[in-house]
Amino acid sequence: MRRLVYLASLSLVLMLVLAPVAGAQETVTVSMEDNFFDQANITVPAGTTVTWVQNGDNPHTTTSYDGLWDSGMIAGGSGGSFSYTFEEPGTYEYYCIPHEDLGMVGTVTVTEDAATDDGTTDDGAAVDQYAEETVVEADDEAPLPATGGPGLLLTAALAALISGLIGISLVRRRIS
Ligand SMILES: [Cu+2]
Repeated sequence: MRRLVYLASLSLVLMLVLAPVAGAQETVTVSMEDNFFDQANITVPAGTTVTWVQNGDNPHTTTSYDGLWDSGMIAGGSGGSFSYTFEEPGTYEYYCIPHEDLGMVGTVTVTEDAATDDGTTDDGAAVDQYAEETVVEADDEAPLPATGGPGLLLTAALAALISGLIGISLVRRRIS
């Protein structure tokens, strides 16, 4: 019984330790240079946060062609940054407003997150799914203490019964 509790709490601890790892989000940095994006074409798993960092002397923007995000002008030499989290798989093209004509464009290709291959891209769902997997794992371990548990209980009960009987016979012998 104590072993069952131990295994149950061990599973719980493992779940708590591993769950944040499953939900952890990757961050990728794209550098804004004069006048191009360093790492212009990147491929990242869903849930990744892309951060554009201003490393040039000219003002730059990161602007989605689909209107999903627009950093606005980030002043040259400011070291400013802009972040956007990509939750849905797909191809996202973007550009720098003042330097699009100079070819300052980029693409973020978002692939299916390994932790959300059940079709959902929601982070909560990813964590929930992982928790389910951990529960299944805990169930796999359960038969070990389950087979040992009742056996130990039975042995303990038998031992108690036998010692009880011995005790009663001793008491009776003393009385008589
Ligand atoms: Cu630019």
